[in-house]
Amino acid sequence: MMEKDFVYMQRALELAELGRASVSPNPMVGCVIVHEDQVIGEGFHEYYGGPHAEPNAVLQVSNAALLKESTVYVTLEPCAHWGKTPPCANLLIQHQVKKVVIGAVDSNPLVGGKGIQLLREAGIEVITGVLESKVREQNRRFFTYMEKKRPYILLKWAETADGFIARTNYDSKWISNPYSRQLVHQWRSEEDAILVGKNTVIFDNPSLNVRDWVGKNPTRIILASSLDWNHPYHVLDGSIPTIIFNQEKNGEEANTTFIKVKDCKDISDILRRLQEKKIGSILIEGGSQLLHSFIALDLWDEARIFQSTQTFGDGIHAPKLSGTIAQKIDVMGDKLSIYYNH
Ligand code: AOF
Ligand code: ZN
Repeated sequence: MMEKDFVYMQRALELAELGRASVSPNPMVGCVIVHEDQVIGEGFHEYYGGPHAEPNAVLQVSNAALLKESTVYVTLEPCAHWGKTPPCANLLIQHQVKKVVIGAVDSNPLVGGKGIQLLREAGIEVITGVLESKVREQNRRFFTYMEKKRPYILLKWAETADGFIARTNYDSKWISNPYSRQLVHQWRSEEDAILVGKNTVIFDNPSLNVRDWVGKNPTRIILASSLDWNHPYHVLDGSIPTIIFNQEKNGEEANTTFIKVKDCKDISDILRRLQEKKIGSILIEGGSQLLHSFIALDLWDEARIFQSTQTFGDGIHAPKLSGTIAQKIDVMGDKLSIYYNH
């Protein structure tokens, strides 16, 4: 591996990042084509269902004859399957590129190593694993979705300095400060879905939308075995696509899908159904019982916990978890800790 491999792969990672808001549950992928130390084409996967990074980069190359002497840097193994677009490995083979440098192998069972194999069989030199951990970190939602067959799960809660998530009467307003709450709106806009349980709907009546940030609303997911379906809860207002797992009814109403399940506590079953619906990531916003369940089942990937300076003295205890601390941030007095579960 050469020093310049890192430089071009770093550029490919930056390009990939431009797709963050629009490719899920596909991966973010970037591609840089280099001829004699000059970048002659760049591209990235721009939106779900759209062209992949490699054809976008190839399109930028004005003199296609140069491809025969070029190195293609791509953050993810070129695909080998006929999906929404033809296989990217075939495209690179057709152009007889000299060399392909790859960040990470694709975990999609349709690809998983086949892209690399096709390239090598065509006589193209292939190098893998360049900045692999950065690629896997950038696409941790995608890799979890493919390898664990479930959405990437982020837990979020705010607790007091003495470890309570709510008062004894379940009132949890407002533990964290307005800056932290705005950050949560940004986070909502970055995930495919947001999930809460029945108690949160009843006690907090949240809207679960993105108001204090500019971005898309995630799909709302509610786990409520039963509920007064005619009560004007915000989550039942049809303003945003909403999926309600319950034990009483199936059906479609404006923007709202009711899915009857045997047991709302069977979280693995619910996650499987969400994966089938192409939900790549979920922010779990409570309440405490639901957070406890995800932790007890070890079904979480990341936890973002605010600790405020105020104390309640008594109340509902915040969950506890053990993970690797990834970041500690001061949000205007609130202490934000981000954990990874590995
Ligand atoms: C690549 N380059 O830029 C991306 C790849 O549904 P499709 O046809 O868009 O295929 C999606 C799958 O293709 C996705 O799950 C992943 O395995 C791969 N993504 N591959 O060569 C790209 N975005
Ligand atoms: Zn592809």
